[in-house]
Amino acid sequence: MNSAPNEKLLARFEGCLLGLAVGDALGGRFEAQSAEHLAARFHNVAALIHYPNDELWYTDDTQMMIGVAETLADYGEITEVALCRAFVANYVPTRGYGRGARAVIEAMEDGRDYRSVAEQYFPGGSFGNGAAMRVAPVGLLFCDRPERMRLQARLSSLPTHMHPLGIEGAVLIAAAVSCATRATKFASDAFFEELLDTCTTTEFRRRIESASTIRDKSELTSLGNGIDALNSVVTAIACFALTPHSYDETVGNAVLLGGDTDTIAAMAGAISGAYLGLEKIPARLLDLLEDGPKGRTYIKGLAGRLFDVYSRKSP
Ligand code: RVK
Ligand code: MG
Ligand code: MG
Repeated sequence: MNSAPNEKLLARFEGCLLGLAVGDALGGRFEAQSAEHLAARFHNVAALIHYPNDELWYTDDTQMMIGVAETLADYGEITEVALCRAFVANYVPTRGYGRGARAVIEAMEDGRDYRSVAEQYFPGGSFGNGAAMRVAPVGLLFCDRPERMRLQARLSSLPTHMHPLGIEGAVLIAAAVSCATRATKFASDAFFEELLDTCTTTEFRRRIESASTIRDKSELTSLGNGIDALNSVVTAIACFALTPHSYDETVGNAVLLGGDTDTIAAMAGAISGAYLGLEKIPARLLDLLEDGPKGRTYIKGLAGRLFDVYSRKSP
């Protein structure tokens, strides 16, 4: 895939972070509902996209993504100490955190050994999609340094997600965001090949292989809609790859799958926004997105700060 010229990149950074927040906030309205229930309520994607008419509140997905982006904007890289500090500073438990994530962040907050709390909660580590849902800023900042991107995505997972599938989910979303950020013309084969090259587990490899054959939205269900990384990360990637030209279709299809709607739509929205840029996200949804101290204006500025760091590092 060809590379995007630099002047378009700022809109892609903004599109990625706000695409994630809008997908999260829209999907957050329908968390844990079934696909059947959603299909009965919304006859198509357009009906879903036009449905909200009051303020859209984001959930833990966006709140934790903000922590990752702030760390990168402030320090130019993920360090565990800075990342945990940002997670704690942003933490609002009523935003709908996973139960393991809540226990780990509260241990960070109290200065307890959060790694052992994580291990006690889920021996072998969490394989939830919490590291993947927040990782998009890593994919942006290191979009043309794949090795660094993979290491940084891994590092951004470890404080809460030590299970290989939880980590790999994050690395794959970061890789998809990187690829989308660089691409001028989306090429499905090259996209999935790049993801397969990134993959280290057979579980994810199989999912990516089946995602690469999907030609119709009815097939997306087979990839899963769960809260675990394996049953949500590739689903989000496939939603984007099926309709790369449309943010509405990508995020709408993700929500209509039901299940972990906020997170699948957040991940799909981040990749789509990174490819299409801010102007392709529906203005009405952006206007409805909350605009408090860390709302849409702040998130747009954060994307700008991240872009400044990227520009200083890239020739
Ligand atoms: C509520 C068994 C495991 C596991 C393991 C399951 C928010 C648990 C966001 C756990 C996202 C859940 C989501 C989430 C992100 C994970 N054995 N079960 N080894 N590892 N699970 O708690 O940040 O919505 O049921 O680490 O990954 O919108 O509660 O949190 O949808 O996955 O939570 O894993 O969650 P956690 P997270
Ligand atoms: Mg959430
Ligand atoms: Mg979720």
